[in-house]
Amino acid sequence: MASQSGPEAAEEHTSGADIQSFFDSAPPLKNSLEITDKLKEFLDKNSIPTRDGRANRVVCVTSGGTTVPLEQRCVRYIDNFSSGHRGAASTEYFLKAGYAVIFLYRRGTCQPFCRSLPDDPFLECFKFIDKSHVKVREPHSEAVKMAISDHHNVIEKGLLLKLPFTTIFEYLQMLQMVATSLSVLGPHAMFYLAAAVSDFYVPWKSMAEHKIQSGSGPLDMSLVQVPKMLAVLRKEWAPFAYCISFKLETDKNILLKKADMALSKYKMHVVVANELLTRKEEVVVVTGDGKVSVCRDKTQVDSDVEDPLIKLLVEKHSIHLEDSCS
Ligand code: 9Z3
Repeated sequence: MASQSGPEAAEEHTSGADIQSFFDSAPPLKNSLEITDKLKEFLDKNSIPTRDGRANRVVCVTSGGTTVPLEQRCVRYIDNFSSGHRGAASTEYFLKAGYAVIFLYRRGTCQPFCRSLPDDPFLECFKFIDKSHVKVREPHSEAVKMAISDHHNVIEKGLLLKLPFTTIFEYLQMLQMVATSLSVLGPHAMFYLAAAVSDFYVPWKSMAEHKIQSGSGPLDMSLVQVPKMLAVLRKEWAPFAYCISFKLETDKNILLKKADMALSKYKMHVVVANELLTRKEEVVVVTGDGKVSVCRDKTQVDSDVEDPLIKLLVEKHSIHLEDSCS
């Protein structure tokens, strides 16, 4: 729901009280103990220095859109556009570059290693022979083998932790948990915040418990602004981590100005600016040193913009690490 009340409205100042009131009003996570255990196990494996004495790099990739429930026993909700393709593709490239990845994703959105499978992989990739035999259909056999073996490989080595969310309440609580646990890695931790995060929400306590009834005329509902957590992430949750956020707009005339604002206001290291229609072709990497346009290699049919984007971000993270350690 970016920019519902004009481009400037969503960037208003967030106070500590707004943040406190958001977390106080959020329904507590049902599986927070399970998430804590998984994070601990993942970090125990991935915070041991490598043989050459280098610390491991870990990135938290957020992916997919958050929902805003309108009823506590939710039948209806407001959604944010994101297929999760950017997050899934980027996760694969970060893993290739030697990072361990926490993939914080919206349930049901695109998954790493599944991009070359058809939309309904289960039904389209497999052929029923008889009760004891199911075969992979020939045109998909290579893609299925690669997806299974690449996924298996990173899971087996403990390099990929997948954590699903649905609502804005779940997303922000989980982001806080991930960020505070990654803070032990200092500058070796990175945040790559591609999830499309709701700008407005209904506080839990003022939300109808049961399904809102129709038949009594127009629905009058007031939404409260979601506090911007980017500044808190930078300042309090993981102050030494390398932080990359995304800025999505549909109006290209305001995109770069908004990206500049996000960079200075939330003290991000990088803001990746993208326009809805061209997001798969081009993004602009905005830093304090200037703006670099990153494009998909159009001479290659299967190329994507995430490949050169992650290469550039990994280089920038290396420079940040050298600067932090010198
Ligand atoms: C993005 O801009 C992502 O690049 C997309 C990726 C959602 C466009 P897809 O998932 O699309 O591949 O279909 N994310 C938006 C991030 C966002 O909501 N940023 C907030 C903001 O703009 C700051 S955290 O206010």
